[in-house]
Amino acid sequence: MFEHIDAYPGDPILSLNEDFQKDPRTSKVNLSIGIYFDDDGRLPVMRAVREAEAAILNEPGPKPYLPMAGFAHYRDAVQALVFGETNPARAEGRIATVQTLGGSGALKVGADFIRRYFPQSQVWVSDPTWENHRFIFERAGFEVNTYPYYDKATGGLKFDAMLAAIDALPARSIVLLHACCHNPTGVDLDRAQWERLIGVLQERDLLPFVDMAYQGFGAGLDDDAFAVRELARRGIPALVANSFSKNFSLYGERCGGLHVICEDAGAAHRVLGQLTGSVRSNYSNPPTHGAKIVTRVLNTPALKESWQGELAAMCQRIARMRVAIHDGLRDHVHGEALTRYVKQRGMFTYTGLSAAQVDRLREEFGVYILRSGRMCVAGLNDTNVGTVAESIAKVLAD
Ligand code: KET
Repeated sequence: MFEHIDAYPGDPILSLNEDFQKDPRTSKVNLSIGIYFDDDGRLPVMRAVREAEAAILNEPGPKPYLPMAGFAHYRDAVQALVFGETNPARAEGRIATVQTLGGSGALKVGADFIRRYFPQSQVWVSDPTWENHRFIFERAGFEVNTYPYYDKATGGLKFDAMLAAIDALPARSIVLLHACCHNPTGVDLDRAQWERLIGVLQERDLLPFVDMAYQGFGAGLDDDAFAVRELARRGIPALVANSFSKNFSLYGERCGGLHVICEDAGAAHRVLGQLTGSVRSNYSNPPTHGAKIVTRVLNTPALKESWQGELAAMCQRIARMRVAIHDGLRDHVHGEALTRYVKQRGMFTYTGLSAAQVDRLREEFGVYILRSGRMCVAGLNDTNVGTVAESIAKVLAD
């Protein structure tokens, strides 16, 4: 029966992370997966999360199914965080929001929804992008293409080429964008560039799908959401996937949201219904625990303040590690290949190392980064950064 099933080649991120777990070397360093580790190399449990969880466990109760769209309080609190409390699109009831299984679940529910209602459309993702974007949209039945994004020569953005490519797309094409902290390059659009891009999206009648997995890791919770808030404010139809895996350090609880910005409240009502149908036919309804934690933190001013403070401290630690790896490589890497460590934003730096160099780093030195050359700088700490820099220097020397 299953003779024709070919072997799964593995996932470039998750399978490498599993290989890391199996590696017996005690000196190994995990800079592969996009996870924030603290200075002791541990996955943090944020104070606000711990307090909210303790309070929730003190109120034991029955465990019914959640509604298909998720907890109403969660949906509202998440929508406010993503779009800003006072965004007119919220007051006008133009945003349809469902609770999802992390950002990945939001992308999948959204992909199924648009596949059904925009069957002629193709998807366009940045070159490069998070590998799973392609997998999710292809498995939902889309043809996936790329638009120019990262400039290898400068370590920056090919903005003009990006804009020209998007300007030439057929109406109703789906344009996948990263709200902030682009994965894997760490290179983002500035405000003026967003304004121009949003103008083109609107003029050409394109459908943006914005992935915001790192809100709070770039320029702050509000600034990172600039593009999605601007789309909503201007009434441009768009989908937004958000995740609490990273900014709440709640990876395994699978907390996220899918938001569809609509032209009016009537459309938002119908879209919400169809998103609910997509959830029902995928996994019926979302899990409870993580959503309760996020809701409690976002709706309790003292916990929210504590969460924001801790998130800001995590960003400062990443910035400090960017400087540390930059300084450690100063004698071995030059020009833009060095400054990119401090210029690029969020959890990742695109090192420019080749797949062969990455393999050597892993095999000889136990330093794990993705074969694309993506390094998760949030996995560096005061103890390992020196060894990582030395290992990279040795690999580059040959
Ligand atoms: N979008 C982006 C851009 C992203 O980097 C991730 C996770 C997700 C969505 C999914 O997050 P979720 O946990 O489903 O809420 N990225 C890291 C982990 C992974 O690949 O699953 C990573 O790039 O390492």
